[in-house]
Amino acid sequence: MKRSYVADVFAGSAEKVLVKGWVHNINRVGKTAFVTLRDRTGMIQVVADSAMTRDLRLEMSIEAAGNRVVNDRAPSGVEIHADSVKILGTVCYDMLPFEINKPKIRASLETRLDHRTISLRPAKSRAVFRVQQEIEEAFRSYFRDHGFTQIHTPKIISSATEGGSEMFTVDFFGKRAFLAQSPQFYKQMMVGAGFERVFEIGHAYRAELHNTWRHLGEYVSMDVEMGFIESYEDLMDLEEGYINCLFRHLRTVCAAELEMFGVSLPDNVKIPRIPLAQAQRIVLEKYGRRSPAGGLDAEGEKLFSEYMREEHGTDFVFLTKYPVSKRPMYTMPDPENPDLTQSFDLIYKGLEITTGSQRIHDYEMLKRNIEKFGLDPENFRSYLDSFRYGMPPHGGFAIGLERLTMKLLDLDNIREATLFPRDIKRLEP
Ligand code: AMO
Repeated sequence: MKRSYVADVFAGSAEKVLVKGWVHNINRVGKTAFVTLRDRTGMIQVVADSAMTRDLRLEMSIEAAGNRVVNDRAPSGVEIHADSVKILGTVCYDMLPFEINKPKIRASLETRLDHRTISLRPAKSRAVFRVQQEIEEAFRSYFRDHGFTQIHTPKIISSATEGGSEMFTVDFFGKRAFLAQSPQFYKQMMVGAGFERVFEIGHAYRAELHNTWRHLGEYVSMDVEMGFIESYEDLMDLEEGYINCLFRHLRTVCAAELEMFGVSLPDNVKIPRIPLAQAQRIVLEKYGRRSPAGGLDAEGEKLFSEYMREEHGTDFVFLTKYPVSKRPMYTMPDPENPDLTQSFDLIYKGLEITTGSQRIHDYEMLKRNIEKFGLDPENFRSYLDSFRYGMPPHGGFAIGLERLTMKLLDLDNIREATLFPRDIKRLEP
């Protein structure tokens, strides 16, 4: 008999069915066993003779064949009365690391991450990654529809892109190399190569020394770069368009997942654009919190988001015009105030999920700026050389995939939105 998925058994009307999955729960009452079978589409009750299920243990993989029976008293109105139950994958444990057949797993995040294949078995843990997949899907389709080409750029590189010391070094055939902090240089180079508009979804690496709820050592960066822009406002328009496209897409394809997390996504999101200095002023005047020079700290981002929610009814805000001192050397200064840049961050529910800017596209200006930052242009030779041949005005941004997933589903920790997180304490599993 051909396998049916649990969702098909609920939806269909076949009399005889065969299902495969894991033993989620076993309840023995006299001579009858009520086995909850879980597959990737759902859970169904299998009613079987106790003798037939004698060797079953939680989380074994099994197959059960029998009659599909409509029964009001069954947990989902339909159950299977089994003729046979066969063990497909046995288990080898004294005790499960934690119970996963309760509404909430009672184990710390660390324990759940240590036993990742088990902690992902409940549907809700896996739903996070179904939503994540659709965030990527919407990203890909939105940018392709806007004339962007998908690219893949090297992750083993020879120089820092974002500045700072957050680089992992790699021994590359005896030479010192780094894991890319961002595809920054390559995406800009591909604008100049004639693609004009490119995007990439790929890993980025940050040697983050602090262990926080929002930092990973390895994360997925959704990058965009666009040539022939008029101003960095074009980039914010583009990202706002993506957010609306994403929310529409998720409402259509992830309704069940959104419901699991109690999330409803608004229509027609308009994202206010507010200069950083003004946001700092508001955080000081309204909440008495002084911000560090050139930014908001994590608490400031949270407070300012609260203000935006109360005053403007939105979860999003673009903060603009960061000072030169806080942005990488490739960022275009503000023509009205050379201490500021044509840059922005997107804050969503109190967390920065995006950084973007117009870039310097003039060879001489870029070279001077690299020097101004105390760096040696020789170390950026191939990047810099690509600006010799008519690089157009351009800019772009990057969205942290795990951060967006976390905020969208109101998760507490970025690791919940990462299958196998890497951080200062974790290289396993
Ligand atoms: P930035 O360094 O701000 O900018 O990174 C862009 C976005 O990537 C995410 N992110 C992270 N997510 C998890 N863990 C981390 N350690 C981490 N670091 C960054 C955040 C952040 O907003 N090249 C520029 C982008 C550009 O201008 O195009 C850049 O990398 O969501």
